[in-house]
Amino acid sequence: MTSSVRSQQHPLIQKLADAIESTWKTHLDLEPYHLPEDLGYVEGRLEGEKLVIENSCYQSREFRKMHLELAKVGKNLDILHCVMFPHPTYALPMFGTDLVGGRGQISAAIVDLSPTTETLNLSQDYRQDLEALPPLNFSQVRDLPDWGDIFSDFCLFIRPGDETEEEQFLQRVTDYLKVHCQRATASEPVSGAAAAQVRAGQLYYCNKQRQNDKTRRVLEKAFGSDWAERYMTSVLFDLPPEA
Ligand code: BLA
Repeated sequence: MTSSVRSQQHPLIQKLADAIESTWKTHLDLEPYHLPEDLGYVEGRLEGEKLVIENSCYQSREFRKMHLELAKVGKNLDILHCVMFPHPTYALPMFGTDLVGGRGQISAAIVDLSPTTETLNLSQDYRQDLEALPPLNFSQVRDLPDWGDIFSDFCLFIRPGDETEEEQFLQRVTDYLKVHCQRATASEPVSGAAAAQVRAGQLYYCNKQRQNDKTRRVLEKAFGSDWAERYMTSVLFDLPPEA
């Protein structure tokens, strides 16, 4: 995606968007994924400031949908949102990251590999890889909201204190993504009850994410509540069709 929105984003958002796409391209065989009717690029303005959204979306053998979204609200709010949805036939966690910032400061930087299994635990092989990453220290760790029980022990949610912390966050997201792509390409599909379990785990994850009022409010202000509901359920956090 050579984009107009990307070039106007906070530098950390630009770097993270580039890192995500290049990691995907290095490790996965990407095919395009078509979003519902022209939701690739959208502009809205109801109350106040203009909201511009630019999406890029792919799929692969392992992933039903890999979604990278960049959004800009007026001059002062920059957003990166990314979620990888495995096919339900791959018993893999959900990779998700969100960066929110403006006026030169990122206020929320979150990344996780969120489990979709019954026990809501990451598998031992993922845990091993993630535990092997060097320990990091961030000056401001943020509390997860009430709906955040979907996140794993490895969830990182911070407000980066300076550029060094921004770089460390960028590196950590790239490391999580690399672990995920490598584990995914090495994994074998499941079927039957195991696949139904993955789908149920994704449903749980999406239902919780749809409760994020901060995201919903931004969308509602620009597009209205019906549009926001449709966008949250069909683009940001949609579900695979029932097998
Ligand atoms: C927080 N998300 C936020 C905030 C805004 C948005 C404005 C508040 C920032 C802050 O507290 O500093 C807005 N995020 C958006 C919008 C989109 C978006 C408009 O992605 C898309 C168009 N959110 C995700 C994903 C995760 C996530 C994938 O989309 C995690 C993997 C997490 N965002 C997340 C969390 C918060 C947040 C946990 C903090 C919520 C809170 O503190 O209540």
